[in-house]
Amino acid sequence: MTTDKQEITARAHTNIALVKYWGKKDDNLIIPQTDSISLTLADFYTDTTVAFDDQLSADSLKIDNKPIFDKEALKVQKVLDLVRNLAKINTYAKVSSTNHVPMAAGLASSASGFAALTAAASRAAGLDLSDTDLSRLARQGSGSASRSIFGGFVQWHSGNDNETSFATQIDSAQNLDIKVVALIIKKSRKKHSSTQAMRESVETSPYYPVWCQVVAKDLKTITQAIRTHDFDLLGSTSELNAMRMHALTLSSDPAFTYFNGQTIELLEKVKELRADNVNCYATVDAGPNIKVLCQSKDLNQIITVFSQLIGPENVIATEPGSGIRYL
Ligand code: 2P0
Repeated sequence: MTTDKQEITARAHTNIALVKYWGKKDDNLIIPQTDSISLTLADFYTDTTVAFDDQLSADSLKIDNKPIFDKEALKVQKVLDLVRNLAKINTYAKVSSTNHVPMAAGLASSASGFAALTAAASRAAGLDLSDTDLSRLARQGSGSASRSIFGGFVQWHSGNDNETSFATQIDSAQNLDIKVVALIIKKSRKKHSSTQAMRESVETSPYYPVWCQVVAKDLKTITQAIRTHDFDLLGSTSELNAMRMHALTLSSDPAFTYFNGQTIELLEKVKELRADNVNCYATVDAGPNIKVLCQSKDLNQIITVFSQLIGPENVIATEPGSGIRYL
């Protein structure tokens, strides 16, 4: 089905993985080695506007009002080409994307960015795709973007090909009291791209096969925790899964870590709080920043403790967010 070609703006939120995606079995289609589970976040999102225009002689691509080039532009063009192919058009597009993610907070803007791009571009091209189709398309821009099409708790099913690799919502997260506190340690861009780092883990970490077994078990445990609203089971499983993912970079050749000294100090603080009966758990993605999982009753204390350590401007609390929407 087609609708009139027009300018479309879509909003997608970032997500944090509770069971991490770390490794591909197909680099071009972005088919992951394992399933992953994430939580979509309310306060970190990207708005992307797309219009296909016969007058353009090339794609015009801007993020936060600045033109993008090289690798970043190629990934955006890959998604636009997939959309053009489906819509059977060969018109260039004007793409303008604004990140509402606290300045370079290291909070995966590629997930929200590619999810918003896919939704806006497909509708601007006159396509009327299902969320499953959007998830398949967003995945080919950036793996974690497949999950940002949906709100709440989301599972990306690894599958084996384009058709079978997409995300679905497990639960809206409306009935589980869960908050996420982002601790911003470092704002500069990461040196090791996650794409490259996960490839090295698959190829060189002797622990990689064991990681796949860990994930298989954690997927079951987290799914159960979501279904039974068991915050402690969800938090403790997520924290251990994150540490085991980071063990893959430490066991790669060459070995490295995304952690810095402050990451380790703050992870210790999370454990100390837990020992004091403040129920909180940590997760870390491909950078030094930490996200603390907690519940409403402990939120203010957690914000206060970490604000004293790293400054209130570096402590950002949020909650579960919704799936893609059109503005
Ligand atoms: C995740 N991360 O599950 C994992 C955990 C980072 C740590 O997905 O190569 O930008 O574009 O598919 O999605 C970050 O990697 O990588 C990521 P590509 P992506 O959220």
